[in-house]
Amino acid sequence: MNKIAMITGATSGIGLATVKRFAKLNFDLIITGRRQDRLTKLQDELLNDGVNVKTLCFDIRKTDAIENAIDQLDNNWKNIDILINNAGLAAGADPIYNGLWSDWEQMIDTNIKGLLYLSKLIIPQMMERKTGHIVNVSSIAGKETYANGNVYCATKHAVEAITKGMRIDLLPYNIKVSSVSPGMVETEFSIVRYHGDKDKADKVYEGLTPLYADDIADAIEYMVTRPPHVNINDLLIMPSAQASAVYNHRD
Ligand code: NDP
Ligand code: 8X3
Repeated sequence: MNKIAMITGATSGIGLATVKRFAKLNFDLIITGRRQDRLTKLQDELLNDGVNVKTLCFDIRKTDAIENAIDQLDNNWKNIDILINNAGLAAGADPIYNGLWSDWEQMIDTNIKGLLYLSKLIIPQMMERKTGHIVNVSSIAGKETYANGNVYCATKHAVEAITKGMRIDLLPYNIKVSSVSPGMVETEFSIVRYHGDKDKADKVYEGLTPLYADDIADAIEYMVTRPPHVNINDLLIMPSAQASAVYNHRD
C-alpha cells in the first residue's frame, strides 16, 4: 500500500512544489487549499501521471469546513501517514502601530489556529496506528523578528513552539514531528503580503537569487524519506545571498 500524504496550501508555492515531489515518491496525495479550480487542475495532471489524488477544498480558518472535509475521507484515505502543515501567509508589513486588525486576524487564524485545528483532527488515527510524520512549515520569521514583521513573526514563533510541543506529546506514539524554516522563497507569498501589489512584491527579490519553492520541497522530501529511527527536528534554509532575516546581499 502506498503511503498517504496530506499537503495543505497545495495550490501554490511550496505546497505545490511538495505535491510534485511527493507524486514522484509514489505517495497517495490529499491536496488542500481554498482555490478549487487550481486543485482540480493539479488533480487532473496527477491522475494523468497515474497518481492517486484527492482534493479537499476548505478554508483552514473555519473549523466546520475542516471537519466536513475530513469527514469526507473514507477508509481508503483516512489513514494519513504524513501531514505537511504548509498553508499560511503574511498579510501586510507595517509597524505595530499601523497594522490592520484584519491582517492580524488572518495571520493568526491561518498560521496558528488553522494548523492546530487540522492537526487535531489528523493526529488521533496516527496515535492509534502508532505511526506518522508531521512537518510544519515555519520560517526564519519563527526565529528572528524584523521591522514591520511583528505579527507574522509572532505566528511563526508560535509554529516553532507548537512543533516542539507536538514532538514531546506525540513521542510515545511513534509520531515524528519536524519543521522547515525557510528564508526568502519566491512564491506568491509577497504578492499576498502586499495585498496584490506585484511591483512591491517583485522588489523583495530584486538583485539577489532567492530560494525557489522546489528548494524547500527538496528539504521536505529529505525529511520524510529518512529511516524510521531518524527524525530531522528542523531545517533552517536560506538563500546564499541572505545571512539573516535582515542581512541580504544585492547586486
Ligand atoms: P503561497 O502564497 O505561494 O502559498 C500559500 C498557500 O497557502 C496557498 O496554497 C494558499 O491556498 C494556502 N492558504 C493560505 N491561506 C489559506 C487558508 N485560509 N485556508 C487554506 N489554505 C490557505 O506562499 P508560500 O508557498 O511561500 O507559503 C507556504 C508557507 O511557507 C506559508 O506557511 C509561509 O508562511 C511559509 N514561508 C514562506 C516563505 C517565503 O518567503 N515564501 C519563507 C518562509 C516560510 P489558497 O489561496 O488556495 O487557499
Ligand atoms: C517568510 C520569510 O523573511 O519574508 O516567512 O518573513 S520572511
